[in-house]
Amino acid sequence: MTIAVQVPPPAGQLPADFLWGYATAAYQIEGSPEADGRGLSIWDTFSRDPAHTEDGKSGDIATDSYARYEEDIALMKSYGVTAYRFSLSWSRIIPLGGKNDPVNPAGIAYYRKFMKALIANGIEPMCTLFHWDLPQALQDRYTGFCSRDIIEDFVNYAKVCFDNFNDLVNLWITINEPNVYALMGHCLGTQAPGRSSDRKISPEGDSSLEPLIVGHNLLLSHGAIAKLYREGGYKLPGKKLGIVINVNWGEPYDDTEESLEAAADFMSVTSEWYAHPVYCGDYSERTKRVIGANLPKFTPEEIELVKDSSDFFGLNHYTTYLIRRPSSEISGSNMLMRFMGNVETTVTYPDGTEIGPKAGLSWVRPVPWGFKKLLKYLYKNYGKDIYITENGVICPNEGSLPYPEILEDDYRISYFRDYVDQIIALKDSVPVKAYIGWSFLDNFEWQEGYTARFGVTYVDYEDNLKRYPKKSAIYMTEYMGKAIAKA
Ligand code: GBH
Repeated sequence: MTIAVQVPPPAGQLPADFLWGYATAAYQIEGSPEADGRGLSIWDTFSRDPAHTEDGKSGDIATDSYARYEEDIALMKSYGVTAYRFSLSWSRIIPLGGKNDPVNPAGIAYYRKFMKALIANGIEPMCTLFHWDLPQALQDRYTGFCSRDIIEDFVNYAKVCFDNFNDLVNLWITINEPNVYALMGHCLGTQAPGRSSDRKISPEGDSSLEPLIVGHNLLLSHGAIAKLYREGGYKLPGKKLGIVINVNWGEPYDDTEESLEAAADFMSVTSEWYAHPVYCGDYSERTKRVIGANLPKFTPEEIELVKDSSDFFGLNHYTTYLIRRPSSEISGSNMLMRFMGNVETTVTYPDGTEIGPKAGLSWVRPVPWGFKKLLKYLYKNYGKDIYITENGVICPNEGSLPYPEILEDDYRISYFRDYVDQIIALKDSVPVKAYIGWSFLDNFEWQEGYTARFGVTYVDYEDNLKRYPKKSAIYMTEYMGKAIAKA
């Protein structure tokens, strides 16, 4: 099937070295959970309980990309991308995860073969060490990131990766969205390892404390890995390592002082919680005040370790919310609201208009102007080059439309185009170096199972996982091809 696309000229030019491509994560696409000696991860355990996903399905098969990597890379090449952001499965490389556990040569050989194939096709590997699929053995041994024991094991895993892949990787990402891993996995319990104070959800957990401890240990791990990378001789010219933080923009609901403060608290807790220690050292004063006494404390040595540990600002950004104080007192069980700054998010202005058109999932609406404000805010606060490591949306009804209508994803085209245009508009004032869309393929969307399709490539789950480019893939190939200057 050929899809006709009309691509108006881009609003301006991006530099020739601007990186463009798509992202995925190991557990969301690989499948083959037992291939080549892979160990179990917490996402195997979590998603094999049908109660944990929307369609009752796990990532056991996913898009079968572990086996089909050659086909996937060929398709990506046809899209004209210059980079691919993927993650490594820790339990393929060290099946039991820990520093005294054996390394798995077959897992290493696989990823080397895969990265070499990317490079042979002119695609720059952008490699994430940890996109949530912790080896189950470490969760069992000491409760994973709830324990400080994780730090040495994570550093050891990173060292094995640097020793084996650094010649092929110029762009390393330590952790994907520490805030989301901490909160979804240890406050709400809707993602692995599924811990929460709510005993209907989990037999163990403490939603008010564990996310803070997990967040702290993620930051300390990141700092220790960055130190190893820099002092261990891995940071060669042209190579970079950073962390990726998920930040939405919070716009005050109205112009009352109360809403302005609420929005400041929201931005503080949702982004500064991680960004401030990494770029400035220590938690910010506002974060300390908003979260309160339960927030762990860094020693002076730890502040030095974590400070300035990321070579760039890795940003996953999806949407914008209107922020106000909650109408009623926050109850003890609604801890998530506290971790968002004691605020309430809404998408409806006081006059009843909505912030953006409804998408295929309730939490994501296109609000390109919010992205623009966020880019300015992050550059002003942290002064770092920004790499957009995820950005994407689901079209309304995309979960239920049949093939081939489902390929006509004009809603996604507008979203991508409007978001890229913000980067172009700011090109002389905010240094954005990469734009990586989520996602290359429809895939296992965590707690949504296969019901939520974020891909620019349609995957037919009923017919041998065949891949079909959506209209957005074709559009973006032409749009970005024109927007990025020729070298
Ligand atoms: C990213 O997180 C992830 O990095 C990626 O793996 C994922 O596939 C992609 O988003 C698309 O979701 O269900 O109302 O509780 C983005 C941040 C935080 C957005 C958790 C969804 C759950 C909202 N995500 N959030 S809700």
